Amino acid sequence: MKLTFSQTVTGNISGGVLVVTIDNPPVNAASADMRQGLLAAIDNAAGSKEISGVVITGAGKTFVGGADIREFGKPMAEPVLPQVVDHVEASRKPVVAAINGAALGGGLEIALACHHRIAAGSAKIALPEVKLGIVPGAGGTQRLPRLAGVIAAAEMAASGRMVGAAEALALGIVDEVAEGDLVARATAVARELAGKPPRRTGDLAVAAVDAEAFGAMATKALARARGQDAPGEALRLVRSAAGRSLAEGLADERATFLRLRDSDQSKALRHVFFAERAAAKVDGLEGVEPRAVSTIGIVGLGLMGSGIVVAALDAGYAVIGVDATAEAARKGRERIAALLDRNVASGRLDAEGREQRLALLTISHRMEDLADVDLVIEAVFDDLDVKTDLFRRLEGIVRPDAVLATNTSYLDPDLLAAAAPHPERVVGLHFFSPANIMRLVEVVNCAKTAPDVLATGLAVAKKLGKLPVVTGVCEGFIGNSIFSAYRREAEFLLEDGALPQDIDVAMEGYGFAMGPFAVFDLAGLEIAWARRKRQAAARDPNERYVGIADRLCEAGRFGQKSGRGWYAYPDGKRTVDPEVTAMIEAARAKKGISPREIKPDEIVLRLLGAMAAEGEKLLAGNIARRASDIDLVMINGYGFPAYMGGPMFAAGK
Ligand code: T1G
Repeated sequence: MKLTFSQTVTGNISGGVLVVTIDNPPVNAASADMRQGLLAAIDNAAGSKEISGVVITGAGKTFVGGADIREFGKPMAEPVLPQVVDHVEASRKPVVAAINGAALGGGLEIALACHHRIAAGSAKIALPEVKLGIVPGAGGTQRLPRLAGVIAAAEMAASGRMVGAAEALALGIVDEVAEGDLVARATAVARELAGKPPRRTGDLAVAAVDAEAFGAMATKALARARGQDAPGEALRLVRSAAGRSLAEGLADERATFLRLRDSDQSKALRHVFFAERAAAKVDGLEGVEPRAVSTIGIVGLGLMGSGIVVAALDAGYAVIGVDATAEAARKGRERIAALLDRNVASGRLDAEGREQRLALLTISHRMEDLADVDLVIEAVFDDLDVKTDLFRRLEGIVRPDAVLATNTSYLDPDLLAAAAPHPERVVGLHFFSPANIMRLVEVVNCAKTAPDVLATGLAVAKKLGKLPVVTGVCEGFIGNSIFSAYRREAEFLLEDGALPQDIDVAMEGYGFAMGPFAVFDLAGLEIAWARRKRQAAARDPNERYVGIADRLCEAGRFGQKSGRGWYAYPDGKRTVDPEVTAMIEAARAKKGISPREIKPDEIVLRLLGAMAAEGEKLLAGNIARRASDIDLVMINGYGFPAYMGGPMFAAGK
């Protein structure tokens, strides 16, 4: 007999056990309707003589994906999740969680309040709240340490990382991992527990904590979350569970959750969460099928190309890596093997995984070997003639339906496409170095790119585990356009009175891992210099131009690699260089500028303003499709702190 408790919660009674199914697509979020339904189901079981126990499970691939984030910022409808969670735990009849899929945040908190937890082998659990700038708000910080111990619970709550079923079992978070039919097993266990006193998680003691071990874990967790408030609060709440009652802990947790939920950092991180999902929605591609891609050819096995090869191998693609000569191909293979070895050394990859990847890889110096690939990504030297010639050669080799992708950062991909008799099959895939690590890929929608080719670029980027953001064609696409505006304003600030170290300190104080001048030195000054020289003839003489970076390059100061740039690098350590200060002072004097003190707030305001102004231009020119796409590019490609939301969010755009 099917019982309906709400629109998203139903049940049926099987041998005295009420099996409650949560069905709230797409992720079974704990919406108001779901909370009401779950509460009604528990009450129904409590009052029914024919029910001796309860099983809670989710429909589809998710158990419960957490609180409904879309409800944040609005008045929270009753019952709030803590009420539901406490109701589950207080049930006098056993409640068994059949964790069929992701049990995240409030989803895990519901499972923790159950009296027994059985996970499917594919299930994953997490307290990802800190990724949204909040802490668990329905008992996670208080019940998890009662099952897994303070250190493991605190590490999970502070990092938000996903934990698989096997690890959850080892930590004591779940009681078993189902081999066969999960719900059948959970139902059988509910029957076995019927009539016995329920094992309430909240009643369990919190094991003593090794302070030193906790401190070591906390130091690492906080280092990874520099500038963010929530991880520290999560650590504090879990740590203090050991010294106080459940009720006290829950009250502190709830108050902290509510405070952080309304914080600027949480609003920014929620913006980023939804921005990432919006970026995948590209107008005009509804119903457009991407082309099938299983083998990828990558031409150019230098730093970028070898990184792209590893990313493709990691995603399970067969890869044919090609370089111009046997020697270059051999060196490319060495680079690829070295990247895989580094992943093995770091524990990210095991020896078997390394072998699997190498089995998918073919290295060649013969372009003809690309005859049957589905997609070619070129990552050769960023020179128009070199790339144009390559595209012409590829046209005579690859299949007519193969997609040609360019990784160019600055060249006009429309010019490259024009060299190909079939420009509609050309798309840009602008990776960020190191390509096997950086999430961001700018997918360049060239003038003639066919919709299914654009869809193919997006689908491949997604399968590579990347964050694809569509950009139109302009010099530098979205990211480098904004970064150039950032650099220009930073150099104006130099002329006006600030020094590189002032500007870097101000931006690092805002949340960037590195200030702009440290980044310029790291990336090298010569590429921007070459571009400025190329553009010199066309430059508007009335436009303010700062020549200090040119003076540095003329003096052979190309950045960290050359031991000197905006800073000096004696024994590799970044050091303020009086020579640079003198060059800046000379440049000011030459323009008759009297330097003034510029405070950090003005530095931040002007640099953020320059980024946002450039972003507005990109939106007006249809280069970027939405302001949040610009935020994603700057956060994932240029170190903009996610908990500040990105330049457009920070500017209230
Ligand atoms: N609330 C509302 N909408 C959500 C959602 C959520 N928790 N999770 C996903 N969505 C939407 C998403 O915007 C997208 O919408 C669609 O579902 C598919 O998402 C009290 C307070 C579960 C692993 O942080 O990690 O619990 O674009 O593309 O790749 O302590 O979604 O289709 O319109 O990501 O299969 C804690 C967040 C909340 C989990 C599925 N939970 N979600 O990944 O699908 S705070 C989270 C995810 C909390 C408690 C606290 C993933 C997923 P649209 P998707 P997916």
